[in-house]
Amino acid sequence: MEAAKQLDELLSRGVRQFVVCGGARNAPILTWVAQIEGAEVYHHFEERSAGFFALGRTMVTGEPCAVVVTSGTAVAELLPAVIEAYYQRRPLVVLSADRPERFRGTGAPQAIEQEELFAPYTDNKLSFWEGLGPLHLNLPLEEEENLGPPSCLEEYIPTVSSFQVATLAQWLQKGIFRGLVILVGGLDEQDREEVFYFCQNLAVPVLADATSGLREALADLSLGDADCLLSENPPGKVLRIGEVPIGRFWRDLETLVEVEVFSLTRTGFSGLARESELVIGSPARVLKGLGEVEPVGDVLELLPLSRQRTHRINELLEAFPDSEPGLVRELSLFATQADSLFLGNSLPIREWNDFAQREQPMTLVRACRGANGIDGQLSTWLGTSVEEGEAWALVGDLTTLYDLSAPYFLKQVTNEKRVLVVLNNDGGRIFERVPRLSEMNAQVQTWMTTAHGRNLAHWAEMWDLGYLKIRCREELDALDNLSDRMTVIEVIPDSTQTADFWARLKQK
Ligand SMILES: Cc1ncc(C[n+]2csc(CCOP(=O)(O)OP(=O)(O)O)c2C)c(N)n1
Repeated sequence: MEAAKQLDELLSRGVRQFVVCGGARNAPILTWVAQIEGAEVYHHFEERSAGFFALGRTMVTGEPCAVVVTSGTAVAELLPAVIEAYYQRRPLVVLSADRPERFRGTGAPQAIEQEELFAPYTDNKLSFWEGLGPLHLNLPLEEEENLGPPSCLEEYIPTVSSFQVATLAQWLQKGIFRGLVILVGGLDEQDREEVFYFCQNLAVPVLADATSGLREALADLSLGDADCLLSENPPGKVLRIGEVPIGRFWRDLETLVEVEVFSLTRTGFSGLARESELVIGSPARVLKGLGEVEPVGDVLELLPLSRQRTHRINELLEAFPDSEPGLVRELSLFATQADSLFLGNSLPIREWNDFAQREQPMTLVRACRGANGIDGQLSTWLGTSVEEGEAWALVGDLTTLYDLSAPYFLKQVTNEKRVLVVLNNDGGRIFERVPRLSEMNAQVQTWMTTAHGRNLAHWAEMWDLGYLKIRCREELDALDNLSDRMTVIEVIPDSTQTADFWARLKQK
């Protein structure tokens, strides 16, 4: 199909958000985008960042967002964002300009094998695309091609997919031995209320990730950070709702094969390499369809044990206030003033889950848990928070170093009050939590943690961002007076206190 026709069809599929990147080959597409009435257009020079920002737009709007790139390696830069979109099932669209077919395989300038470059992660033809994952349209264009003005064809109405609630209803009502536990992973905003009432009505213990938006609201049923308690006292059944849960217990389920697992997920990924059941659909829609359910069986008596553990954690956070967990707890008190929070992969999302305050609800908490990458996190965050007033992110230092050009987007977001908290523990300290690391030789440990000894002051200055360095709890008071522009809060935890905190938590 000719390029102009494909682009018009894309409009009929509701594509109105674009992130465009510079280049000559894609100039006809840029000219075409500029003529679309009511289009929301962002721009960046770096395609990797553009791809993640576009992913962020799809995450919050539920609508497709197209990235427009020129030919050559520019297209390849989008692979990480496409993969993340695939595992999150987001409608990220890649519009790549290509040199005409006769150039394929010739080695001519900026001519690479672009056709189906992202297979198996994308649909490559509009007719196959249901808007539930990424799409790649590769458009061969002649040097002076004119795509003409956009014309919107008849609106495409997608078929609403059906789902099966009966299997879930039966599973819930089958006898429960050693209790049922609900694990709530990341949820889209529109699913949260229904999931909340479902958990309240069932009144069984719940482990809710921060990205569910229900971590604090379900505090009464919550097992706190009881991942280890669950692994030691496994329930008979686990119902997972939403994204794949973050904590250790989910991974342990891989070998706890006697625990029956049922996943209710929008993405359709079971998240386990063992046998489990699955229903695919928006959690809110499925739970509405389910109606009232009364599970039979015992209720697992884990809540008192988890309360004791929470008490112990609180004591340790007080004893080691400048440790990484101690500073995360304190930061979580300040972060309640934000409209939204983005959590970077690695330790930030885990430490927030386990140690952030539970009194004040934080409902808009997001993360990229599709492929768990540490790349593109700042760009995704800025893409998700375009319309928000005060948006916070908490990420690691290596995660930040991956995405240094993200602030280019700042001038394009409605409100610039952004607070980027970087936990700078000098490298990938999550690997210190891997039990095997201490037994490895020093050279391998260095390769894994990649300490760099850098700070972000000059990077902040380069992008004209506010900058604060925080080394202890008292210094966090400065967060009460943040300006309206973006501020980088570089938090440098006390490594001795951090090590002592973890060592003491391990002791029974
Ligand atoms: C793109 C990508 N590369 C590598 C990894 C493997 N990885 C997981 S966590 C991590 C270290 C992260 O370091 P940092 O952002 O400083 O956070 P910390 O571990 O200190 O919390 C790495 C390299 C990954 N998840 N994604």
